[in-house]
Amino acid sequence: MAKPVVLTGLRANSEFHLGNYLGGILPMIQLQKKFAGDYQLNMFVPDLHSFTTPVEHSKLYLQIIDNLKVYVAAGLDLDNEDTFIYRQSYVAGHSELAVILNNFAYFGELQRMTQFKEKSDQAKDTNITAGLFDYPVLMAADILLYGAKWIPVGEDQRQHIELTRDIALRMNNKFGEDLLHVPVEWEEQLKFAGRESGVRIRSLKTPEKKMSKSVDDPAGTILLSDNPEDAAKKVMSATTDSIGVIRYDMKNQAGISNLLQILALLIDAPLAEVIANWEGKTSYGDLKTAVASEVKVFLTDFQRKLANVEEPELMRKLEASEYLMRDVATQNLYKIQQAVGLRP
Ligand code: AQP
Repeated sequence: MAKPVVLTGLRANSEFHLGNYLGGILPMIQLQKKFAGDYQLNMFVPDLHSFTTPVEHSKLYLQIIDNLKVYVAAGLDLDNEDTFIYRQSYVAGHSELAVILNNFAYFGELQRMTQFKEKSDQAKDTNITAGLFDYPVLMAADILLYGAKWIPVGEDQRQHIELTRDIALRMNNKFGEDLLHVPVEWEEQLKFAGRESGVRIRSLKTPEKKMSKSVDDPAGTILLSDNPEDAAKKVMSATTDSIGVIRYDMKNQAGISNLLQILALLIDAPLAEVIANWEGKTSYGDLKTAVASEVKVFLTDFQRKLANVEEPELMRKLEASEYLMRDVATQNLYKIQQAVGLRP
């Protein structure tokens, strides 16, 4: 029997930040270590999604390869034969399935997507593209094309996972229960990824907002390429509050809560344990120092590993995975094309 598929992707619109690492990359690495052999792992670059927000097109191709190197530096084992890395645009089935799914996704539900609303607001004077509007449908295609059951992503993608489920259930209702594998519900996803709650790393400067690639917020964003000393300084100047007592309270103490969350993930400790260690203490400086030190250690180690990633080996794995995934995608797509009446 085919192994259950775990799948995740990170856009290559820019280099990654700590939020991408903790919310999108780390869970996949941990799952690979925990379940090697039991699951198929698809870790891809949704490169067609990359320009749903502005990018420098002339730099995109190299950015994609650089971002793939980050997966390896973060610990993805390329020798694992159940692990596949690929670029979305190299497997045509993603786009073809998205066109089909578009006819089973509703305008109203896409309009309600928080990410669409936020990114439309960020677009300010520029035109809002159909690509941005349609982002969740292409994401649903990315998932349903491989029948992925588990999608470890950050909290910001929760609504998109729920939409994917809705589209799949809608199609199964019409064409038969066996047509599409429906990814499991969000709470189950969290349990599988070993998370107590969804991860949403906030900007260090504006902790009400998430740390983001496409927002110009250098003091609030820790890039994986940041000089470790500079990154530590950003933590030391993080926005907190005037309450003066450490509590995990995202509503009223978002800055402090964000630091506790970052610390827990970096030291791989349960959030509840980190909260118990710090709650009630009054020195924000001590907490910042602890987080800054972990950030520095993490970046130093990560950047050393990144410098050692072997590009030829990466490219071999990439091309071999793409070759195989094209086959899998074609077969799965055919079933859907048949169901909707496009094939005999
Ligand atoms: N702040 C965050 N905290 C936790 N997880 C996060 N992710 C993104 N930001 C945070 C997770 O990283 C993965 C990347 O998703 P994406 O590249 O498709 O883009 P995104 O969700 O739109 O993330 P970004 O980095 O903020 O990019 P921009 O600002 O360009 O849109 C996903 O698993 C996401 O949950």
